[in-house]
Amino acid sequence: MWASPSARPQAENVKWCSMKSLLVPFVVLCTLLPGAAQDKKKPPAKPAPRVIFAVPLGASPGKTTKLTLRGINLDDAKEVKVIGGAGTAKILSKGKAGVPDKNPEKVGDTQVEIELKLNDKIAGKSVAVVLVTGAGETKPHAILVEPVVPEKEGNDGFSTAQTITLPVVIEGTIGRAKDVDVFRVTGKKGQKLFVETLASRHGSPLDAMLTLYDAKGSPIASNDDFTPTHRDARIEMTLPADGVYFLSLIDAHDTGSNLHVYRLVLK
Ligand SMILES: [Ca+2]
Ligand SMILES: [Ca+2]
Repeated sequence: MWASPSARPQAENVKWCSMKSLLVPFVVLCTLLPGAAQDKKKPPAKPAPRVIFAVPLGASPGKTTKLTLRGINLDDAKEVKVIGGAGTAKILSKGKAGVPDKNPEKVGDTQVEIELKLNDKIAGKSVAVVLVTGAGETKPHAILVEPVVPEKEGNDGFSTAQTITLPVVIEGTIGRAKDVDVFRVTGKKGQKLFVETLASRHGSPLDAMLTLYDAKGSPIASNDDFTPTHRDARIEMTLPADGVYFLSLIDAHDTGSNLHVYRLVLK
């Protein structure tokens, strides 16, 4: 409460003066740092363009292959470069892309369809492509180039397993939730079998899991992730008997889509 009516204006004056002493440095600070207030109104900067994976994961030497490059901020791609003169490529289409599991960091939310023409002979097991976009270039992305045998769909059980002869690289897809791809191989007692998926380490959303069964359908080996650095699976074993074996490939979480691409190496 004020001591007298005349004291009140005086006290308010003192209060205003002290507020002014605070306001002046604040205004000066805002003038010195104009960006600080304005930055809040700017839209967030677009993330750097990035290729996450290619569908399918690879292409064939000496052939022209259509590939879809999925990733982040790729929808204004202007050019595709093939590193090292391994071939030529052109952009067929580009745009936003559906995100099946609502996780763009995993499967991308933009895509570029390219036509890749590779030379007959390629040194190494992959070639690198770079997308040039309005926001800069992507890092080089590896496209696998080993010759492959395509997966034959309908191979979702022992009775409909796809018969294969070693050595071989299969190119396939876990095309829907709970899909199972089964391959039938014939082996000899004492034979060393090597089986490995190429998927997660090349950006595919597939978390591959392999199981090897004997001729009676009993599981004899299984693997989900053979290293902590990615989710690909590998089985190495010495076969216990002459005869037929079945190899199944599933997604460890029972997910699947046309983006769950893989290559399966058997030797
Ligand atoms: Ca399949
Ligand atoms: Ca796995």
